[in-house]
Amino acid sequence: MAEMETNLGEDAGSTREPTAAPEPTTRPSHADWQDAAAREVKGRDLTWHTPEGIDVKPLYTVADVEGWDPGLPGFAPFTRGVRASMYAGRPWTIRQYAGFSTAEESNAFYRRNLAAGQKGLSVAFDLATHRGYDSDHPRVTGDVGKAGVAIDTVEDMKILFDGIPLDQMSVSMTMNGAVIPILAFFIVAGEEQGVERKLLDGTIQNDILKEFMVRNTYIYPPEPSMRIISDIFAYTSREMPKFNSISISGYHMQEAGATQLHELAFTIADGIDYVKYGVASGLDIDKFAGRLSFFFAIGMNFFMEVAKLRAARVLWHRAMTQLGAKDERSKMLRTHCQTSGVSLTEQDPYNNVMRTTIEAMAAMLGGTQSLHTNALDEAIALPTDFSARIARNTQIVLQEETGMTKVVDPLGGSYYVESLTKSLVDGAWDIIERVEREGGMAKAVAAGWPKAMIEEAAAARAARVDRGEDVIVGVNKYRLAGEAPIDILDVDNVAVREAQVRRIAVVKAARDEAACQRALDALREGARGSDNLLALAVDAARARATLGEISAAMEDVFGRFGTQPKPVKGVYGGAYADDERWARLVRGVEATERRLGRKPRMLVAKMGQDGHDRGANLVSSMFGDLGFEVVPGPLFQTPKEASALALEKDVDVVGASSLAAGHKTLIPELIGHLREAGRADIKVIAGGVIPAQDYDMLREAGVQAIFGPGTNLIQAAEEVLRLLGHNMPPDEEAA
Ligand code: MLC
Ligand code: 5AD
Repeated sequence: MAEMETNLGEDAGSTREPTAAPEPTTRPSHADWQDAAAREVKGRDLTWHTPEGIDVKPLYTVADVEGWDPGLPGFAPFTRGVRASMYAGRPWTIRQYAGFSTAEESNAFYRRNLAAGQKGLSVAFDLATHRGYDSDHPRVTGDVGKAGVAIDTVEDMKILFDGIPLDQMSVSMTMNGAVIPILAFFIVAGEEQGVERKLLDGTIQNDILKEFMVRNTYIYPPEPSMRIISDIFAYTSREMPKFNSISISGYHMQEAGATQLHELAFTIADGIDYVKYGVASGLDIDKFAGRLSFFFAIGMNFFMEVAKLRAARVLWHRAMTQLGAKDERSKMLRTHCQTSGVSLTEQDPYNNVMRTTIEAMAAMLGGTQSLHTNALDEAIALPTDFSARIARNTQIVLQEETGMTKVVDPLGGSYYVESLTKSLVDGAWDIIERVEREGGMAKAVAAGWPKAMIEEAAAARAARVDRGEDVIVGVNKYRLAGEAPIDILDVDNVAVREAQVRRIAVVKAARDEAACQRALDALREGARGSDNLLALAVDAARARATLGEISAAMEDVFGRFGTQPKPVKGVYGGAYADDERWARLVRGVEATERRLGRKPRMLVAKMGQDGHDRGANLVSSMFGDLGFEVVPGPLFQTPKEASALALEKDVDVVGASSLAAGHKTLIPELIGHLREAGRADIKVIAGGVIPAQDYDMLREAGVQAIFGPGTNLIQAAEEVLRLLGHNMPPDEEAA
């Protein structure tokens, strides 16, 4: 170090020899380095204990990678990439996930994006569509066209791809619950464009296990849901050889709070389950495994994310070899990545551009095949043309200005990255073996332990952020005194719904009703028996059956699945064990309890088809730990059902959590029902992805407190206690 400093002191242009320290007679050893580093930091421990349980050291050397050989790109086990030439031969696909409002509006957005350099399409559907409801269904009034595009019939799908030739453009569709009608609409839209099935290129998400674990847009119970997946494998491997039949997704696990290790292990374990189901349903592994694909989140732990993608490829190769695959393509993990939504903030939102750039670099250095970069307004709304342009250009700049694509796996051989790769392979394999011992991922998901692990990690992270231990610039450090609101996209769901309802009526009026009902009957029969559900749904789609009708035909046989949230206990409180702010809150809750003669009660309500439950679960856990009696409301309630539950449980406060933009419709309706029942005294608070632009409207509707993204939960709890009549001056000791 001293030598370096002397050198830095020299005039840069000088040719004089630096005044070097005397040459050591022997090379410094690792122990010498340790001594030197310890002196610099006065003995402080520099180990970084990551949430993955990996102890990252301040230095990695050749000793850390002894016996580890990452091999060569394009060759097993594909540590360094699935292609020999990787981006030097062809860069990853710039594939921005998008969809909102109507098919017309989304189509126009796609065309603008493609003209500006995007390379592949990726469709986001609204939550009504995800959950198998037509836009005219009474349960979905708040959801139509909000978090994605509304698709009710094959006519909508044709408009969505109008002027976009489906034999030339690869299209990803994020659909899991209503996967059968959506894929059927896609196939028929192709047909009516004159595109043969065998030329259709793209990906369907079709990953139901992670829906049961974290994303929650399931429709049917697990068993028939798994059958649907096998039917899709069978159909696409026979009819659509270029189409990726599944996108096995860890993304949503990380969004829900999973550590990268858990995301990695559970995703590979999900993949193993799907392969086993496919094989058990009679498919030859090498006939379908080559078209399985993956999807990971890329968060802010840069090197961990690079290593995670490399480790994923090693793990999949190992797993598929064990499962008996012979074809190397069956063992090759190809993946899409998306930069992390939860890593982005409402506060100081231009920081999100930097975060996304860093994450995009990790995805490329990890060797992704396809990438979505989030927009800077991610934390509050869907992208506008402006924010979408910056997000897309982030990838174009990386591909076209930096030269970073010219070398394959440029971080290969980094002692740190190789060592992390190995640690993640070993750590994940242990978890995968535990899953296998316990009968596979479907069983583990049913038993609930993976979800509990994820929620514990989420609660621990929230506590670290609230306590300032994990820094988020602009949120818990360097926070701006005042924030200027940015322009955001707001979808008028009432108008979209009316337009959709009109088109459904037109389609129904024009179709051959008897033929349509026959096709739906055949599908219902198929659900009872074993005929291929996708093939039957393609017939129904051609006959202009709606998405809701196709879903309902199967629901008649399979039923609709519901779950009851089970918030974790003790994690939040545990993280605050010796924190005075926490102790004060607990005393405040106790005082409120004495005053009420019972514990204060809170309903945590999830209304509409929004299944994002990380925030709701966190709030339930925290208030439970504080001493509230928490009623964790089931997912997908209507405002009326939420109000009825609030009355039945006689709660003091309802916390409505909204992350899918339904708040302006659903929360005022809830307040209306409470008032009608004469219980205007029940306090309603709102939390989640709520733009500042909507605060006035919600307050006027009677919402008493609003907690947006980046809320400090300790402060939120103080506010709730105040609403319940307990004032907590900052220096208060006991009530
Ligand atoms: C690639 N190719 C090469 C090459 N690199 N050929 C020669 N030399 C090289 N260096 C070939 C490939 O083999 C392939 O052909 C073709 O080029 C396309 O490349 P690819 O690598 O397969 O890319 P792509 O088509 O983009 O497919 C990527 C994928 C796919 C396999 C990961 O599944 C995909 O696009 N997934 C996207 C999923 C997605 O967008 N999900 C959004 C989720 S959002 P061939 O013939 O071999 O195929 C979400 C949020 C939410 O979930 O919750 O709502
Ligand atoms: N358009 C664009 N991006 C979307 N996302 C979700 N829905 C849309 C949409 N309709 C992105 C966000 C979110 C992640 C799950 O996917 O980044 O965090």
